[in-house]
Amino acid sequence: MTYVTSPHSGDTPGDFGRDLLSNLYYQRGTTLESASAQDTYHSLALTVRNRLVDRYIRTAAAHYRANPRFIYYLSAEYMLGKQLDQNLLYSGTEDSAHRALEGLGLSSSDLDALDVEPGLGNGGLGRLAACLLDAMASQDIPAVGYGIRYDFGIFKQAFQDGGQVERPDDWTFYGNPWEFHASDDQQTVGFYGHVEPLDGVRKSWVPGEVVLGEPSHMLVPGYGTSTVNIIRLWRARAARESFDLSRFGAGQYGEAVEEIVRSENISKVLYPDDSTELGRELRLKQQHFLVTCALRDIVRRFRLRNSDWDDFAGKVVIQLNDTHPVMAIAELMRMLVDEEGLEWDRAWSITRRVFAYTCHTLLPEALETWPVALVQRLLPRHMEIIFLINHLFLQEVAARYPGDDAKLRELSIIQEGGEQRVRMAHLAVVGSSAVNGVAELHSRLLAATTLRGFAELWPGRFHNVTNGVSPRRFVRLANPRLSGLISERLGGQAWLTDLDRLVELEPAADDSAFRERWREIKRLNREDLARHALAATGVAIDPDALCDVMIKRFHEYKRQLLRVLHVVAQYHRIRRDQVVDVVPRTIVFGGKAAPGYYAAKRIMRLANTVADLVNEDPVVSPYLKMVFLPDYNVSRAQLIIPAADLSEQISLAGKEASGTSNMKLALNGALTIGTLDGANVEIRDRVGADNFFLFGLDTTEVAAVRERGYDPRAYYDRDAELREVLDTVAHYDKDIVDDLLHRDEYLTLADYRAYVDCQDQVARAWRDREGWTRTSILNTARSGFFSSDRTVRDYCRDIWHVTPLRIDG
Ligand code: B1N
Repeated sequence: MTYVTSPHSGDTPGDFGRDLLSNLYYQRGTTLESASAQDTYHSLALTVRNRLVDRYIRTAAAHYRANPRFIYYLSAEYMLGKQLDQNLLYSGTEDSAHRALEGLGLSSSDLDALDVEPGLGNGGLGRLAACLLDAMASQDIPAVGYGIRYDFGIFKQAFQDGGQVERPDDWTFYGNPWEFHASDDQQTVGFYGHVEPLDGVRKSWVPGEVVLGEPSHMLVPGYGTSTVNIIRLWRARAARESFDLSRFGAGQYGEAVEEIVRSENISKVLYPDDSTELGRELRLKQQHFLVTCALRDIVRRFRLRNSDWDDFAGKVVIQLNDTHPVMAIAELMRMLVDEEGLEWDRAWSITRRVFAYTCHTLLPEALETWPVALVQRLLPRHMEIIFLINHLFLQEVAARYPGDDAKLRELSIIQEGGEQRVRMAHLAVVGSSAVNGVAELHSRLLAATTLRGFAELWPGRFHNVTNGVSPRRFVRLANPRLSGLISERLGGQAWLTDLDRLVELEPAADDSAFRERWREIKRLNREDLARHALAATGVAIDPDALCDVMIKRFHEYKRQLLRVLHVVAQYHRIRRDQVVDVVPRTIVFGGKAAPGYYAAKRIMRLANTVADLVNEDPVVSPYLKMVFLPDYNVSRAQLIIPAADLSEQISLAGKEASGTSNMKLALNGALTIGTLDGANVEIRDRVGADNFFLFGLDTTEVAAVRERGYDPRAYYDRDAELREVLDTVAHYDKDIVDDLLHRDEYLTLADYRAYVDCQDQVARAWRDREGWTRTSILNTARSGFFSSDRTVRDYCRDIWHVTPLRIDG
């Protein structure tokens, strides 16, 4: 039987309810009367999923017919967020589902609570990958995302005595109804072993260990279109017959499963590090595992409709999300030269055209390098190939800069001096046709500092693609109230796929009735947040207070510490009855720290301590409350962002590549207090300098301060209020203050006064509620640029050179 049109077109609540009962019956083997909560949830998920399958099948068939150029997005991380809310919306079954559930006496919010978000990433980089997949599908771009199906995602965060404790995220404990398994599409991945000569440059790698990669996929539906793409996640499995029956028989139960455990450990857990590198062997194994499985799958798909390697670069674009999948460059060379027998030069020309590389950082400690000795042991043939790539590249450099040994050292893929290391960013640039940063400032700094020599060598290869966020996820799903109001004002929902249309809200900023409704929605959203905060932390917050939000990973450069210092300053002011520039505020924090990042964890502990100090003080707490919501993730973001009035984007200028919470918050009508860092610069350009609270040193000033010899102590000596604040902090954590006074790597004290004064300006602005609301509306109206749809269009135009392929129906 073939479905010509969707079996679900013209769905009614009755159809939906019938399918749900049928799934309950046939998939779970039960009935409504005896179903468990999981039974009902899984049946609901399957009912919704089924409504996307037909679109997926049609997409796959159309792709097969048209044999188009595909974008293959390779990323070690994805933060997809909950699938139930998304797929209900994208399948257009929200209404019929809700009415069907109501009719069956089921609560949709109870069922949504059982939907587990796959936390297969750390922070912005992983969420960006998800927003780009969403935007590609929504714009009919043929694309597949490749990633690792970690058994354990990002840890769950709780606080004990104010400190972070990490618990495992066993996200598939009850199974994952959104996933399709394809165990017959397994790939083989080798490790270790040795290399044998064949002919000329061609060699044969004989791995010493072999692991299987087993794929499953989840649907990535487009919004407002028929396209449904997929994300393919790989899980490591031991080769068949790895179970040692004889050892088990001899009672050696641990030894009997040793090989299975070793193999399967590769996809066991996501490394919980953000913007730092830790260089463990297992991490390199993960990277190679992902890259090998993805490339073999890409080639398999290519061969379905093509046979000539000369067509490969026309049909395939591989976007490398940071350096984590960069070993793909060596692996593709190995496949083409060793396995397919292509000449080196031909293989290199194909490889270079296929890859494009996105860099997400400027922090030197985040630029991945691997010891040559480790790569040699784990991937001996890849190491040879990297050496050869480097050799040929350095010949090119030498021809361009004759006699310039310093240039060779600077650009070499191999870092010399001490232990030799492979610089993955250099390999990425050399092996790609395009390199991009993630915000204008970041791309400019990349070309001027971190990758300067490469930008001079190949200026045409460097691009900027400013990040963006999905308006479906972060406005429509997160903030249904505001979305309703916007749709009402703009006469429809077209803005959800054409976010520039938000500018049409501008006149509404001058309409007092509209402002009233805008304010009312913010208030209702703050009430929702207050309910969650009370349940999660026991702290009661005032839904009328200014909601001041800082949500992001904990990292010193992001300067959560600066936020805390301001809170302590306010605490003293209120205690002294100095309340001229004080308005009732709720400080909301959310974010995790890498488990081994002690400095970040100290700051987190301090934040919790200060929260207690403030919340328990009867004089202070009517004006100031502070809640640190544990376990920040995509779902929590969807709850916090709509309630926010003020967005804290206060990193030291030149450190934050882009930031994306800045975009999500501005789109939801929060005003930004921020430095000229990352995408803040572009947000301010667009919303207007009058509608943005700017403070702090810019990148030029930061360089000048360092040049002069930065002396943090001088700020302490000069500023009595800062002194009082630091003395208070020292009472709780002397080491934090010592570090600030003697080192202060991220110039917290240099920006302190400007920040605190700027916060006073915020308070004065908040008192003018009509003026604030006007600015809030303008922030939303002018942030349409930050849609991930625009980001994808930029990639398509400047880097991918692909065009949409509409799926009929
Ligand atoms: O990528 C985001 C940016 O908006 C942020 O500014 C940037 O900090 C973030 C190693 C990273 N850069 N590097 C990482 C993540 C995990 C890991 O293991 C590095 N994350 C970013 C999106 O462009």
